[in-house]
Amino acid sequence: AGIKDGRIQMRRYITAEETPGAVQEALKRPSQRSTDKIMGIVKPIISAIQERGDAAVLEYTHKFEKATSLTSPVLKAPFPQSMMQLPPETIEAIDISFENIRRFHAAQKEEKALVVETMPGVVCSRFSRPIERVGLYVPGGTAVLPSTALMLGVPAMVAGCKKIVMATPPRSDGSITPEVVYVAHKVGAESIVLAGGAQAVAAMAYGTESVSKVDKILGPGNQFVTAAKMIVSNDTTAGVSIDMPAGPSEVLVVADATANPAFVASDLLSQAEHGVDSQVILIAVDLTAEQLQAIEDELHAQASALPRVDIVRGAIEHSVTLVTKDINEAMRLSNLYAPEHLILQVRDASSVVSLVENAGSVFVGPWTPESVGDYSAGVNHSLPTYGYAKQYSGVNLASYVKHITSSNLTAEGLRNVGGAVMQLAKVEELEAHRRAVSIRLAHMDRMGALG
Ligand code: HSO
Ligand code: ZN
Repeated sequence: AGIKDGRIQMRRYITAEETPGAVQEALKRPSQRSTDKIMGIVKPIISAIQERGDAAVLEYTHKFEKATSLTSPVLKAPFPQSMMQLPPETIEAIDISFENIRRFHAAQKEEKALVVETMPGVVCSRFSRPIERVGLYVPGGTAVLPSTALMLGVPAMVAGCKKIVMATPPRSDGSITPEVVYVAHKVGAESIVLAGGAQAVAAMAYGTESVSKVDKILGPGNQFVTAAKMIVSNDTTAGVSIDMPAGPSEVLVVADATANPAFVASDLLSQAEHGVDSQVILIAVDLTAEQLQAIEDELHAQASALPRVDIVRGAIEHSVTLVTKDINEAMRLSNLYAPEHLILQVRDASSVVSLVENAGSVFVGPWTPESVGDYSAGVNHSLPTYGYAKQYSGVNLASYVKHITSSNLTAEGLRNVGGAVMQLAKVEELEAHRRAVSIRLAHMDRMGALG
């Protein structure tokens, strides 16, 4: 497994030769570091930010990011041009991606209120309003991720959020990745918080002298960021919500004999290079030993040539190949795993989409590597991991709005529905509720008698 004679190879199971229990076990995600321990580290950080504000944010940034020259934790818009100097090809790549993401999320806008007359004179409607202030966490870590700034910032802009606060850990010289500054500028962010980890989350949740308090915090992060998001969203005094719980990134590729082994290997590796805790799964549909071998050879050869080969090795160590007898079994297992990313490299891939029950985002056919979705196609890359695709959606326009309902009845409407209301109020022994209707009906009767 993992490193066998230096060979980079996933564990392999043939499902027909295993018990269902063993197959399920093979699909288990590696367990996360104990939450108690993480919480024990994160809680004092959050308290320090609440008690000492900017001074505490700066201390943590000096300590964790080594950015000791930093004297303010916030950079307010307008951001200086000098901080977003980029080669023209990078500007163009960001601009193209920005526009595709903008278009896809703008199409998710509900322009008109939803209006339904449930009974004559009983009109129910639903409309949306943007969340006023959002905090977008853009992780630092082993790679700079301006694409995450796009994925979080563009929908906030499209939704019409009034205040967009971005947070990202600064580099040790105190500067910010210019790509992130450029994206923050493009989406109209009001400020960039130069901090990472739990301290950035706490600063946006509670606000400090210079960090604006927000109503919702979105964005991926390590276990400290995730723990901080959970703590602040459970604190009723903070009044802040979060997008979703986050775990290490994952991909599940379903491949049959029509798949190109080099394509399959490249997709597995693009997820594996994210981190040693990433998980990649290959479900091989009825492949011969030679076809499997071809994928494994490609995986080893391509992996060995990658700059991040050491990270890849770590990820591949807890990754598996499952060989199934047909596409139905493959999709049953995929739905059980509920992958963040699902790649379909199979015959008639478009028709297989109807079998998808649980997945964050699906990549269909040989010409759709996950990387297009990670950066530029227009779909969002902030997606549910760790099996949460069973109950959560990825970040989308709805993540930035609230839905408000309204009802509007005519006198006729109240006559039509009033009986049901009064009866249920009686059942619940809530007399004031019943009378709120009966008083109006009596009033109508008097008016009718007069008129
Ligand atoms: N695959 C990552 C997103 C990403 N990839 C950012 C490259 N940059 C998690 O969905
Ligand atoms: Zn990626």
